Amino acid sequence: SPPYLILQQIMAGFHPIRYLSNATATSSSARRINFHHIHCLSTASATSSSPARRTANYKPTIWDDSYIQSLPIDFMEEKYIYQREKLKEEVRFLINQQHSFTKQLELVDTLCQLGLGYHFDAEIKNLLSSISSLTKNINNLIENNNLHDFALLFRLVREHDIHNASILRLDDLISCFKKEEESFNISNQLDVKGMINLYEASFLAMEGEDELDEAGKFAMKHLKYHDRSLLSPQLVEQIEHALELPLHWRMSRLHTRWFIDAYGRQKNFNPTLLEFAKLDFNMVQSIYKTELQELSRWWRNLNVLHGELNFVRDRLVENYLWAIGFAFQPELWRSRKAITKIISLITTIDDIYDIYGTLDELKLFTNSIEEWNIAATQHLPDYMKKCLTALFNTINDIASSFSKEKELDILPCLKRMWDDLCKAYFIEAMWYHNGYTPTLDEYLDNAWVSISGTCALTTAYCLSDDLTSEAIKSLEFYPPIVRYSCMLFRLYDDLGTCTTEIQRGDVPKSIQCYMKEKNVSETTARDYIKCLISIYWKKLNKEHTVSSKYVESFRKVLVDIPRTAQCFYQYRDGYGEQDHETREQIISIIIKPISL
Ligand code: 0FV
Ligand code: MN
Ligand code: MN
Ligand code: MN
Ligand code: MN
Repeated sequence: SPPYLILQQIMAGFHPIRYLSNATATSSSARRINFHHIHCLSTASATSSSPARRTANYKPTIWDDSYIQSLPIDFMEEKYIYQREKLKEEVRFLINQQHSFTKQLELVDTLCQLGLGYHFDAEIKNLLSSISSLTKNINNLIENNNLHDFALLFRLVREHDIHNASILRLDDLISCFKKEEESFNISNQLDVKGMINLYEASFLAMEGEDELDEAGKFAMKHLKYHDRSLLSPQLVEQIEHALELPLHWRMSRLHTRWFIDAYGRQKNFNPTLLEFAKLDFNMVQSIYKTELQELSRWWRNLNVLHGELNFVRDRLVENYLWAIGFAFQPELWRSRKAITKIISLITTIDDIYDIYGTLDELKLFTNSIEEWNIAATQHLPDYMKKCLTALFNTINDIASSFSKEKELDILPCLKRMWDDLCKAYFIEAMWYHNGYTPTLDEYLDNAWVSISGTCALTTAYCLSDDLTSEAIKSLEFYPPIVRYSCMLFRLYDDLGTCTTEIQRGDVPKSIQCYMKEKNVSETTARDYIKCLISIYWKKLNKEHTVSSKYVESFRKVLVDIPRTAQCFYQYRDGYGEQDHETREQIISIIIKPISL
């Protein structure tokens, strides 16, 4: 049947795979592929008609391999390791000293913002847990109406999942805020630092915590319009940075890079902390460079994008930046490397589905992913064979080197994530080729998968150091928290990329679906999507507090996905157009050391 008719059948409710079995089988493929599979086109008919193919005019990479290989690795030497150990012990001593708890809180906050928290995970948890479980401390905050410390403690406790902090009540924080609001109304004196802390804490609000939300809005409004002329330049800088984006939404390495400079401009900074932070940043950066050089060699040798696939986004270094966003700590090298490789392949395949492939070819491709067998791909066009070869080899390698190390078989999980992803891609391709605009709900129901966050999450889960065979068996595809995290990724991506996608020709994205469904303007639709983003953040925050059954490294990725997405898409499609903010971010995090 002509594609047009088949598509009408699909839209009438056929499941994609069932629909595919309706198509005419060619004798060569019917032998190999089972009845339920896709087998409507032979290679000959797919290529002989030479369909009009589109392109996206993506620019080539700005980071060629020879440049990456030429980067000096400056901070791996023995003397730095020794120096860092020394500084670390000094700071550990500082943490364990008996300060007032106000000082202790500020120290923890500073350490975390300097990017040093990961050296003291246990100490920080202990400290926060003991501070927040002492009734005397909490009563002290309430009696003194100390909004500044109360909000700070509240945020830190939530960020670090301190579970025994039940005496730290939201109601008390809110009444503390109400008193502050009253006295502000009388005196017009704003507790600026208190307001900053309240503002930052409000982004950890969970679904249903509307009062915290309202308090945060109050803080935001007053910080925005507060007279800056009487404040120190350091404080003004801090306010502007906070208003631009709250801490909870920021990609942590990027914030760390900013904060190291900002901290050095503060009046009473601690020189030991600053020295430690700079040295550690540079040492971690050296690890990144080494990994990136290895990955860049891998990508060059894999050589998938030359020839017919040259329309695909070539973004290895940007992919590594995503991976740092998801897993910055040095010990997470395994996830970081695998995620970079996987994103490179995701992008290749996404561009094939969105731009280049015909619907008939995409059917075959979707089926081959389910088969996971290179011998069964002969009937595919060459460009697809090449891509599948690279994919199967890479994923099989990742799984087999992990199983050599840990004796655990993660291949079934990895295959499953590709299968789910490509089926979601295929549904979008069908919608596009049929000129169909789904409702927003219908679109999002598929789009939270097609954004591919599930792949990053499954990889992080499977490559965790603490993976057990029970954890593999109990891997859920996909609990609500995974959905929320990926939904945020999708919504941020649509805000940043849909304009060029629609111009080029692509499935209607959330904004277009909503415009059509509600008959509203693009501005209204965008506002609605931003509103959905706040809602999903609150859902994610809530689900995160009850997800302690997952290992820490995986739980972190759940929040780091929307953070990193927000960072790439804040000003534009910072992934497709890599030569603006993204380039600067790569330089500051990966390329350029901090001068000591
Ligand atoms: C989205 O591109 C994007 F950024 C991709 C595929 C790479 C990042 C992937 C991970 C971090 C896992 P695009 O806007 O073309 O995606 P859609 O889904 O809108 O086609
Ligand atoms: Mn921290
Ligand atoms: Mn795309
Ligand atoms: Mn796509
Ligand atoms: Mn997009």
